Amino acid sequence: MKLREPFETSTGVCWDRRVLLVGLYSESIVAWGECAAGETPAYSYETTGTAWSILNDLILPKLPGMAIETAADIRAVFDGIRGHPMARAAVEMAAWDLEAKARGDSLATLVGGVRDAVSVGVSIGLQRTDEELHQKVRRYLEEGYARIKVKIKPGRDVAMLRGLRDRFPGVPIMADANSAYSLEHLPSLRELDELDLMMIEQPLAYDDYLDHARLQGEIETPICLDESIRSVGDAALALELGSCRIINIKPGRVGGFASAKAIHDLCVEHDMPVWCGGMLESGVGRAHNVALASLPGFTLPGDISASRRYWTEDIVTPEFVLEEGMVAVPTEAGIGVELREDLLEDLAVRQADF
Ligand code: OSB
Ligand code: MG
Repeated sequence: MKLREPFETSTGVCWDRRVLLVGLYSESIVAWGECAAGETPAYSYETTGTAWSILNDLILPKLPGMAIETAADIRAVFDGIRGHPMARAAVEMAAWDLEAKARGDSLATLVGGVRDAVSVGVSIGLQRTDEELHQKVRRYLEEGYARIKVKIKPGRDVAMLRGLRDRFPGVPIMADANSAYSLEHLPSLRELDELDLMMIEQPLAYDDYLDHARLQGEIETPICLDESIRSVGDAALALELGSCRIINIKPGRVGGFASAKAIHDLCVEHDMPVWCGGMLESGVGRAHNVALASLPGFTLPGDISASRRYWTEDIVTPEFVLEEGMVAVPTEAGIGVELREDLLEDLAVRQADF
């Protein structure tokens, strides 16, 4: 799926998403999950290709004929697979859609959601000039987005964000570094600390909980972890060490809903705010994210923008739209949106059936 505009982060530029969908068929029900993996191993070691391999060779062959009473029963097919949470999540989340559809409940209801609409922001990639960034921010604010997230990297940070803050005083702004910094950049990070940012997301390496804790001790702005949190164990470690004050939960990154809910529950118990991140998903992954964001601990706006922010045409109907800074939580059974089989057929480059 071609993005309406390229998305640039500290790790590179994405023009097209290679979307990997998993469909589960049971009696007359079709249920869907989406793999969040990227095209290259820049955000995580997982890619569309590694997920395709793990799913095709190891996970999906176990499914035909399997009896599943609840989504939790799907866990058995992941035995013997270390890591690869994004590949696992695609199946696990489809199983939740399957259970919700079998019960006739919305996915949000099944996972324990309590809201009928979720507050959302927008994540803006690195722009060529500050002027272009300001124009985009102005447009998104006019559309009603509740907060602005800007990608940063060393050299495209302090001056850019100071300019943005001067131009948009009072607007909730945050920055996402996607691990581009180290403690050697402390002087720049201290300058960012002066700009009244809601949070700085994943400034340091994905596996460096200790340096994140050291950095959090040096700055007032809350650190939010994204790449670092792949399981409830990672969240417990970050809580124990003080590596962050906010956690971004992406169900597609942490192995699915069971893990995402466990992280949510742990964070609620420790008064740690959470929000739902995104991975430039199609409408399928977006539906799962919206359902998760309806849980009570999701008190900050998510990276769950309208379908049109990403795609000329989304592969689901109805598309996700923004209404007064919110996205409505679908009420129909399961993910609550229909796959557009016509578009799916046009876009598909490979398919495997089990
Ligand atoms: O770091 O949150 C991130 C997109 C792809 C991979 C990682 C990230 C992102 C985003 C965009 O920031 C979030 C979205 O709007 O889907
Ligand atoms: Mg991030």
